[in-house]
Amino acid sequence: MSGPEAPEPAGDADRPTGPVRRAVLVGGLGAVGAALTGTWWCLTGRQQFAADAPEPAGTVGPHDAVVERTERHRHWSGRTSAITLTAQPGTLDLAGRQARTWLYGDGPMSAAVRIGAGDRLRARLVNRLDVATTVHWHGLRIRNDMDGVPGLTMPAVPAGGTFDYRFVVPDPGTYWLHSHVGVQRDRGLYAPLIVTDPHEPGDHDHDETVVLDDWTDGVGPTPDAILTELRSGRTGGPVRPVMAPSSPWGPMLSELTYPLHLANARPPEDPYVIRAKPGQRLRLRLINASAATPYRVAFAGHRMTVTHADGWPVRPTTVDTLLIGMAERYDVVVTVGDGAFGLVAAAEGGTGAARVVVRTGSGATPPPGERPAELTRRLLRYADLHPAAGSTLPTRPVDRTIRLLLSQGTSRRLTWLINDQAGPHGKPVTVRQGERVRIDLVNASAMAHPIHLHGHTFALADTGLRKDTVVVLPGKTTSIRLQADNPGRWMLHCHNAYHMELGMMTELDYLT
Ligand SMILES: [Cu+2]
Repeated sequence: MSGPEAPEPAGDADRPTGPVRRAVLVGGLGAVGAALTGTWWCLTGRQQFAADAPEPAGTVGPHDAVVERTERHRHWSGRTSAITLTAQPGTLDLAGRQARTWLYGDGPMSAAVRIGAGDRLRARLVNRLDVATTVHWHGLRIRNDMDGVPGLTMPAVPAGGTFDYRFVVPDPGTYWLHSHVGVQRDRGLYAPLIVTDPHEPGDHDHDETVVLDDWTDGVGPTPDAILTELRSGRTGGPVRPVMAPSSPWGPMLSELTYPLHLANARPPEDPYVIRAKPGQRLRLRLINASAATPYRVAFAGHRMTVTHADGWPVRPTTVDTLLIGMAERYDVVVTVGDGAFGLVAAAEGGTGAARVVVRTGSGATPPPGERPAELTRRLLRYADLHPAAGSTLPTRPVDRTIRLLLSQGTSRRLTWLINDQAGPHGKPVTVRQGERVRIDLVNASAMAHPIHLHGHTFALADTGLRKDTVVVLPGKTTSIRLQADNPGRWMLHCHNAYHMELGMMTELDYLT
């Protein structure tokens, strides 16, 4: 939870403090050693960090002065929220099954962050795991050195270490935070991040967050074991492809079949219950925190009016059901009837589902296996959504076009590629500060890929819809436009956790 206002240290109000700053100083002195070994270590008190080699020549690094200058131009409200996120081993009670896993604090919902737009977040990450970790603030257009990508914007925080994030949160909306190390976020290392807008009319009675997640840790193999299996090219266990030729995402939905699907860290047999009164308006902030599962979401007996996509307001659009890809968010508003209703998120193409229950009156709780008829009615498409006034990217001629080919590798070991290269060692794409950039995402594979760019929002070329994560369907090309206004080195990757680890990542670097 966000804490009370914390005083700013005098004379140091806009500068990052803590290990990174010291690490940079030591890094400067250690450049010769880094050139020899590619990796260097430094000790700052109890904290030890591994950091990658110096920045490639000619690009803006996370610690360049322009990153600090850009932060100074962000509007700060004068308020600061201080929080602590403790990454640690823990247990989730899944309807009586005790799942040992890794969590922030006591789990995704207790670690949820709520902060005002324009406020500064001071977040201390305490690493009580026995492996290194980081926090990434998904969708936030923040300063590059606080983005939480190990080896790119910061050294991973080692076991026993801490790191102090500090940045201004620019835009209101529904976001989330998660580890950006390996497949750690397919354990429990994620939480909602809600940025409130004091100027929003707030035409609803309840504001609820629903976080969806595919779950295996502690009840099936660990995510790292799954990654090893996938890499080997063997099938069996969780590596069981989900085929669904009739889905927009088809023919191949996923390489993985998960034993469980959770909503707000609860299984369908023991659902999270939202209590309201008949006729009240609920704002539901849907977040897909899963590693590899698109969900088809419907609210039994109701239609849903979509008001925001990836945190950005859209012209209200009413549908029966929507498909939410990995890392995407939709805010919907519903006027709720009298009774008990399931908000069901069915794993697309599969058999499992996550759900929460909305109760406004008496009546039996719907059964865990409920599949509302709305799931097969009118499905939201991107083309239905248009940015609300004030959320459009101003029209400008394109200065630079980048083409990114998404494909599956042809070697015996499974790889996923961008422009025929497996990240993180591929050639970055580059832009210049101030440019209008068009990126053509060309999907030459048989699977859909939710592509996420850090540090920016983009506009879909055909509708102008603002997003930070866009699903590129099999065999299709999606064009996006963005304004290069946040200098640094930024990840651009598939948000299927396993596709990313198997190579589907590159970086977008600002040239100096
Ligand atoms: Cu992918």
